[in-house]
Amino acid sequence: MKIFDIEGFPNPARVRIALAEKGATDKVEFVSVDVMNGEHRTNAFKAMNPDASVPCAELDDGTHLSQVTAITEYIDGTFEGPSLFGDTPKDRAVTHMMNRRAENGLVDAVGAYFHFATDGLGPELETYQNSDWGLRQREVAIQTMTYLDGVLSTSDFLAGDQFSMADITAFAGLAFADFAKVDIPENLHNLIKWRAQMAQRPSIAA
Ligand SMILES: N[C@@H](CCC(=O)N[C@@H](CS)C(=O)NCC(=O)O)C(=O)O
Repeated sequence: MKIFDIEGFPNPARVRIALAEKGATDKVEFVSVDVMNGEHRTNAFKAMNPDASVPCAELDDGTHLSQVTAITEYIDGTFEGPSLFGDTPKDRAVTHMMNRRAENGLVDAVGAYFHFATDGLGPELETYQNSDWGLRQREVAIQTMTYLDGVLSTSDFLAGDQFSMADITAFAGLAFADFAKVDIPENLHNLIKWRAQMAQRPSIAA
């Protein structure tokens, strides 16, 4: 299996953390994509991933997968180790729900702010600006942080009593928020404590 990605970006990081949790990092081949020079927008790349984004996975049978949730579902089912989405139908449903909340409300919301309301990746790549929408999504990100803080007031993890893909997504979202200078409100003590605990996991620390 190949993973086309770039180090240090939030969505690729979600896949890399998932692989590390499964002890499978050395079972895949990473292929670096030159995002800063627009390689992900070339026709050759879009033939693999019409979304023109990283990460993208290439399975051994030639199938291409994009979207982190789809790629990590595949990783979760393919490699040994504790499940990242849960073992029962209910656990899997709850994990998907929380993962989607963290993705939509944090990773994607910070992304909209970063790309549409700031200089983002620079003028060559940020060909569309919409600061009203971007600033609204910044508010959504803060609201989501507040929501997640509430969830963590009664639980150590975001989806039930086990570490899951929802935690990975929210952690990557907060890292992206740092980069985009969207600070966690100081009163969100549960979220701040959870983040410090997550940062100590070997998969994330690495
Ligand atoms: N929803 C997509 C998001 C992927 C995404 O936006 N990736 C970013 C890197 S973190 C990207 O490729 N950005 C390129 C660009 O903005 O042109 C997923 O889950 O894979």
